[in-house]
Amino acid sequence: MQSATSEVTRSSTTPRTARGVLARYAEFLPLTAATPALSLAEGDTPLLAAPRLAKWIGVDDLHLKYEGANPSGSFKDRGMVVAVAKAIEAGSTTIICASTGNTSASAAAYAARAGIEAVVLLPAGKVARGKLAQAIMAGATVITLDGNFDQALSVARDLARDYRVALVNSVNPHRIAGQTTAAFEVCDVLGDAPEVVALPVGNGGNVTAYSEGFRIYRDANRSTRMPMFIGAQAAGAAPLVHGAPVANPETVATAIRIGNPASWKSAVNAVTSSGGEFSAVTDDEILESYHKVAELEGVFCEPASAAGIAALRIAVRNGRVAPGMRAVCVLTGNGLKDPDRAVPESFAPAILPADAAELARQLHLTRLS
Ligand code: AN7
Repeated sequence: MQSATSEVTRSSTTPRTARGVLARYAEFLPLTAATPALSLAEGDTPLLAAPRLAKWIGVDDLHLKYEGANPSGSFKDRGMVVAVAKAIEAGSTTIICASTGNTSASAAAYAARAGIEAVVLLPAGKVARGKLAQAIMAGATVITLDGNFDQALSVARDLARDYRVALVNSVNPHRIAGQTTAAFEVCDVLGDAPEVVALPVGNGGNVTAYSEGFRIYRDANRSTRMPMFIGAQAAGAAPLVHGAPVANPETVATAIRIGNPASWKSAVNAVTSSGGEFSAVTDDEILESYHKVAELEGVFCEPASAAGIAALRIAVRNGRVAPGMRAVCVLTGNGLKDPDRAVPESFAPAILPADAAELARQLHLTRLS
């Protein structure tokens, strides 16, 4: 009897054991009976209350959506699982993407999982080492191009148009559909949409997906409001702030080193219709936030992810965001992807003798009485 009662009162129709976004959010995704049940158990990432970082930013109520906890370490997995499953459903045996790193890591992982081929086109010299390691380990064909991300995407689109290879960049609508699930999860945990969402913007696919996701949930009466979006761009790669493409984007946040966003229109629609803003943050501001979130909350994200934190802090200072608004920062990628950024080149610790008394002295430890 007891078990029957708990069955009935369980709020979700999703089986408790179901893992991955295809299983958990099937009703909101473009799946058919022929879509393979692909999964690396992506999604269901932590939404962490962050009171110490909140104080530094100047808001009362802040949560971090830690997308670095996804299987390949970034939010891309949510969309990639759908894009790869749909590509297989359509008969593809090879996928291709251009990438600043995370899309390639995710595409490589899901292609390996599904037993198909992945080709990844990377801008020379600007991809974080961890991301490169992921693509190599998963057996993707890794091609380095003499050009930046925007040029690589242009080539990938040409190839997918003229040859038998499926494009899995976020211009593929299945990517966006999968990424809407992050907004669903935020609402499921908070009980409603937050009032403001801050996140880094490169191609604009993710802000587009969050906007669609919050709208889908509101229209399904699972939430009551749309959040305001604060879209963070690096100052040296801020086409959506300036309103014009940037020919030679540069930033320490290599993930968002993008000068001509593929989802330009939908990103602008998402942000402007929300009453929010695109904001340019300097590399110094990005790195300051990158350190603060690690030191104040123990959350290690990659530099691009920290841009959203920096932009939210600016938006509070300039009055766009009121301190009482419930805020979520999306931390799009894991800090382990870019260890070279975290460890200073000058890091050369003194090597101490393995001697307890000597360490106690150096550490100024108080002896137990
Ligand atoms: C950590 O991997 O474009 O605005 O090729 O890796 O949806 O492009 C990555 C983008 C934010 C920006 N944070 O998202 C790629 C790529 C991280 C990212 C973004 C990216 P979009």
